[in-house]
Amino acid sequence: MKRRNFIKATSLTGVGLATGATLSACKDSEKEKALPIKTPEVTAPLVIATWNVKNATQKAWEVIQTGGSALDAVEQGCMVEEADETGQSVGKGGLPDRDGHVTLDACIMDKHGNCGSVVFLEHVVHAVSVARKVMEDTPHVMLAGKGAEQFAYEIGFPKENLLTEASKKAWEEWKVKSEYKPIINIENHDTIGMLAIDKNGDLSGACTTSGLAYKMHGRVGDSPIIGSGLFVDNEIGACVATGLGEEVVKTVGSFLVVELMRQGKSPQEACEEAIRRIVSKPNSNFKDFQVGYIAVNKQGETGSYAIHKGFSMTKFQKDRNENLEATHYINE
Ligand code: SD4
Repeated sequence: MKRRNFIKATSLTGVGLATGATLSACKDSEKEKALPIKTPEVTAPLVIATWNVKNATQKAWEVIQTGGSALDAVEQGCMVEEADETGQSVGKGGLPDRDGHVTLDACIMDKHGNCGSVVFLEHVVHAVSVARKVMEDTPHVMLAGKGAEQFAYEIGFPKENLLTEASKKAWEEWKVKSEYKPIINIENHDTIGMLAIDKNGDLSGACTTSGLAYKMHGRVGDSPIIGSGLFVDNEIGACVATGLGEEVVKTVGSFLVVELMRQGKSPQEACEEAIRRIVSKPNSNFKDFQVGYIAVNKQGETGSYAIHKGFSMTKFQKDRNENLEATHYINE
């Protein structure tokens, strides 16, 4: 059975059971109050992405305008950045780990809550597309390293050298001191996380990165971890993260933002609260690292927030493709 069908079968059973249980526990008067669920008005379509990536949001917007789904849009939007060799934090041209290997992390999540991810993947440019194939064509959620690479070749992805001359040179310069310091904002372009609502009002999201520059060989960040780097709930909204992945993972950041929206917070308030969780930890050295979130709710309201200045969100809505500076916790 394909994974999608497998999920469909199990989740429908789950919904049936849960609904039955809830209704049978309700008195008649409560049932009237609980139903029907009001469908909110949606300001769709729209696309948002981390950092200044107008070419990527442009592509995603075109996909939606020509009838594509939010899932197609986020995949194809992310692919633009993966293929761009000048971006040193995603796909081809990404900065390598401390041993000189470019290793990619990516994930994708659809309107049904299905998801796929690849971690520690080498030699394949379009990690986000491999993640989509993991979601659609395997019974798994995540494939790692050599296994992910082998899967990619088997289904036709080409093998490529991802280390460009520019990134190799930067690594060689880094090796002189070999100091590990997370870079706060890489030229306003970093991990790309993208969220979209299509013409049907359905949500999807994706995230793709070469991870932190000069990381230890084998290190995996937040970006491919569902709930940390990305979370989508088609009933509520979606969130995607960028910055120091270790800090995002420790607070399960994207899931937290979506849950805060479920409790009634706006996307902006939810992003702010998730950043507060990080900076208010005892002994947090947040002055030395960046984390940023962007979020959208089902109604198409958006939010973005970061620890430091310099983070931004690109937003394509109503034929306008704009880069908007995010507000931030530290006000220098
Ligand atoms: C990681 N979150 O690997 C990624 C890197 C990133 O802005 O987003 N940098 O931890």
